[in-house]
Amino acid sequence: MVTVTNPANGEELAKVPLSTKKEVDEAVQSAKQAQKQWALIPAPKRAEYLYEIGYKLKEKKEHLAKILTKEMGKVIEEARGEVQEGIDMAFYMAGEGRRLFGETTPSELPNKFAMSVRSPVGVVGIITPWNFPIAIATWKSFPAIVAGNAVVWKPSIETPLMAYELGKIFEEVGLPEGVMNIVFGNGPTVGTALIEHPDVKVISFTGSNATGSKVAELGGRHLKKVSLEMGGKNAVIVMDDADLDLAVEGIIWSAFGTTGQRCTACSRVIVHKDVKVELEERLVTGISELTIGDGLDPNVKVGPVINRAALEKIHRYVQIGKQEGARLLTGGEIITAPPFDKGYYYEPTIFTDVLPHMTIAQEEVFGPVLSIIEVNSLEEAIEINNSVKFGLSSSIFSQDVNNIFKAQRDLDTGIVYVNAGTTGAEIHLPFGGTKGTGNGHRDSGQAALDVFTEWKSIYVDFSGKLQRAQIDTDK
Ligand code: UN1
Repeated sequence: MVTVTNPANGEELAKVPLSTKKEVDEAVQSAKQAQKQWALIPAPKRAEYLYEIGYKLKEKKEHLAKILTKEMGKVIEEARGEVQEGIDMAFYMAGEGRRLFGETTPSELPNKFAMSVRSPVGVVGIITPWNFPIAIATWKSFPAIVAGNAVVWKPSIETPLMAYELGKIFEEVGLPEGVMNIVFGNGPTVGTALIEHPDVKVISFTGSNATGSKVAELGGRHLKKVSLEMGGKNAVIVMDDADLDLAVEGIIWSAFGTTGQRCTACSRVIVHKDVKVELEERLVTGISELTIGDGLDPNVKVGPVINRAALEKIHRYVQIGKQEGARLLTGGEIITAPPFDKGYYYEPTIFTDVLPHMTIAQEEVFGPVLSIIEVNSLEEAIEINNSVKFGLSSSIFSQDVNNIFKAQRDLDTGIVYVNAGTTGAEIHLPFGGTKGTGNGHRDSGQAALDVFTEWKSIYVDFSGKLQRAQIDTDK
């Protein structure tokens, strides 16, 4: 049993039972059973359930957003945005029901037809994090479902209420029993049981780099297809010709929105030396205007972090930053004054004179902590951007078309923004990153279908005789 509490004020929200290994097996068996029938339903018909889910999400948007804010802490406007991301995904993937395109292509032999189609893989396991408990679940489950798979989903133990709410919607639209199954629990027991289960063919995981490599290792041992979406150390580059007002807005939104708890959050600013001081001043002013508090209050811009452990981890990184010689411009403390002491609040924090090799410039903090690094040129900025082990998102603020095109070519991340912060990916484009952020797969967009389907190439010979490919081609 886990107790779910509101990170804004410690209020107890629910008690949730944890699944056992045996229940994981039961969930997989129910998925396996259901999938056989589900795969035979025409994809446009399967898609109709997704349209219904989309409408339900729309109808319940405010209700879900409120629970999301209470359970996870993000401010209400962002919570609404996250539900919207789920709605967008539902309608986008529902559209796939009438596409799911394969290829037809000429055969090298006469009277022979060749095509490729997407086949479902069977039962897929999805493991999702607490920071986007609805959106990421929809990124993974909707393409899986429309492609004809059944799903066993392990949401984060921090956000079971959102999973429960989404589960209710699956039920309300009458999704056939067993197509979508939810198991609650932590990684070492429930997660491991799911990954090791011989009937689970694909694992799609979003979470930390440390857990992701364990998932890959375990999945690899069992020859599973494993799709990983992990951390980021995302940077905004500000050139000397940038629109500084815009850059400040973009940096503050992407560094302190969601209290820095996005994989895509900006945690480094790489700034040209000629505009560094001015940018710092404007950032400090901008931050002083951010209201901190319970995200249900519409004036609040920065909510709590998820739990006590996160608060302490963030504070440890700030101490390391100080010890390594970075200069604290603002913030740097846990907020303890009442009523903040009832929740988990950290001051929006900026370090400057950060050197690229410092721990706070290399490791993912996952909180409201920003590091400013000074550079002399675009080339140096790109090199520093690329010098971290992650590769999720990056951004450049500049008015110079040459800078912009060079940057979008040379930044080594999976997502690049021009004149916008590092967050805000849209669901119809691939989402994911290079290096330590992922293992070559993508969530969202058409790319998500590649995770949840196998290609099947089909050759139909209607010549009535044996025709040998590569051998009988000169006749
Ligand atoms: C995440 O932080 O894991 O691009 C997901 C964004 C959101 C999704 C973030 N659309 O910031």
